[in-house]
Amino acid sequence: MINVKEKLILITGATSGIGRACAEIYAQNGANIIITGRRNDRLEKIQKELEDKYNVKVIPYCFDVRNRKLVAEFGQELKNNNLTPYIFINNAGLAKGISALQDGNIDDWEEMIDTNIKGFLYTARAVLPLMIKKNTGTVINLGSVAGSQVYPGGNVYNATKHAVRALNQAMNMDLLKTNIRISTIEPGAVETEFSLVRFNGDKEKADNVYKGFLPLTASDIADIIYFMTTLPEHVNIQNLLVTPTAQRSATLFNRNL
Ligand code: NDP
Ligand code: 8X3
Repeated sequence: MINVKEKLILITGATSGIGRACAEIYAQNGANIIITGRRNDRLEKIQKELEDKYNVKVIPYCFDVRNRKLVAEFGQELKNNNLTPYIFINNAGLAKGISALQDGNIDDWEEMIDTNIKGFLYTARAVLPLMIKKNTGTVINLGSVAGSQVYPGGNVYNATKHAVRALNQAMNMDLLKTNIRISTIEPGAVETEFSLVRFNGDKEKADNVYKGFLPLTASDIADIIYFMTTLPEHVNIQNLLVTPTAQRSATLFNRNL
């Protein structure tokens, strides 16, 4: 297994959920971390918590992945400061709403497409050339069960995660001549702020998503990502679907209600 001590890990969307849990496990194992997100108060708090707890370096960068100029500047900052990530977790993303396509809120569509596809691409475009120069490391793209299956009302979110799946395949091909591994993890239901964001802060609606079964936790996913990225360098898990035991497809749940 690869030792991540003193290696540099970049996690986008580390202020909450899966990204936050990834920051914890890599810091716990002695890695230095770059954390990003839009909520600066959280970034500062997480930086302090992890640095105090694990005696590692945590570097926060506050920006919106939808802002192409800011993402390019972020890439330039990494380059100028010789901060090439060994592991890059392209995680920032969200769902908004669950309306039928014909009733969809177009602002929600724009936000999902701009974040999950365009923001994902801007970040990859800024970071991959640095990693390619070093010719080593792993990229983890946050896909979803929604990236291979569709569910009613999921339409545009599903399409964005189908795009992540396609881009993961494309990256694998385009980086063929490198030693960089490209993987997507495709979780089912993980209890994070995801549903709260999807339902615009409506806690009751968000809680209902996870009612009657045991969902995955953010640290379940972080543990698996850690495993994927610390396997010997010749092993590339290109794609990994992970669901709670009580979930067998995007729509099939064993709920005890
Ligand atoms: P959370 O809402 O808990 O975390 C999302 C993270 O993404 C936050 O840190 C948020 O930071 C960041 N983010 C969102 N939009 C932007 C933006 N425009 N610019 C920068 N950062 C942004 O959800 P999860 O941890 O669950 O989600 C993480 C990833 O996992 C997403 O890509 C999601 O699609 C995927 N996923 C989630 C599943 C689930 O059931 N929870 C299942 C399958 C996949 P901030 O708000 O500070 O900007
Ligand atoms: C998040 C999981 O099923 O809500 O990608 O789309 S789901």
